[in-house]
Amino acid sequence: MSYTLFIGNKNTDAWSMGPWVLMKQAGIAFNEQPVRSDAAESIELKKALRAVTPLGKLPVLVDPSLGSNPSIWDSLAMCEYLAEVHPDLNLWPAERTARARARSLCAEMHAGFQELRAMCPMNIEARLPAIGERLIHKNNAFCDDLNRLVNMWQTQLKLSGGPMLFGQFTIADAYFVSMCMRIRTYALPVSPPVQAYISRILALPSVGEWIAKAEQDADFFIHEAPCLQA
Ligand SMILES: N[C@@H](CCC(=O)N[C@@H](CS)C(=O)NCC(=O)O)C(=O)O
Repeated sequence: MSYTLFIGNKNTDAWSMGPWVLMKQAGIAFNEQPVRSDAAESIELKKALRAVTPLGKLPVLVDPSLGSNPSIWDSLAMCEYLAEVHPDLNLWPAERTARARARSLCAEMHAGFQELRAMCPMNIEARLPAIGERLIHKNNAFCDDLNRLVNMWQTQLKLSGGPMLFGQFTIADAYFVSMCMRIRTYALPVSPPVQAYISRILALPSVGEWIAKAEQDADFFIHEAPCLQA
């Protein structure tokens, strides 16, 4: 029996994208269970989601080998779980100091960047450079978040020597992939090394596969981009 990963719409579900990309990129087999937030026909799927998590939020990873409580209902918890179950895949950096840093970066993403996330929701198929430009000029908290992200990545790439944040692809790269998508959609200004890193992330086969499906789904709804109505 293999894993099932419940995920949301590929265009907008930033929290689902990280674990999905991680599993694909690492070659961990799983059944994908999309739960579209907007579609009437998904009522049955929403019931199925409630059955595996009382929270009803996406993503959820189900591992039948866990027995009667097989659900892991938080993206960071599932990354940790997968790293524990698949130690051979080095999903975290192998070296302890680097691993501690990688965990810190992911925890910061999990709990932080509130303004950037609120103002620039992931919207893969859209191109919204005017929104990005306006935020850069008018929103200090947003600029603080963006500067922190760029500095964090730049420092880490310098420390590791690249091409990924910790040399090889790890949970940290998967965890920040939605930020790469936001920077692309809103044409946010970043330094050349960070732009090069984003290009490498976008060139990963797993990321390309997610983007292609997001574009094919044509799920861009204007009401889902609150910053457009500002
Ligand atoms: N901390 C959670 C966040 C999960 C989350 O907020 N998921 C959103 C989708 S991106 C969701 O399910 N929203 C629907 C809701 O809040 O009811 C994680 O890392 O998995």
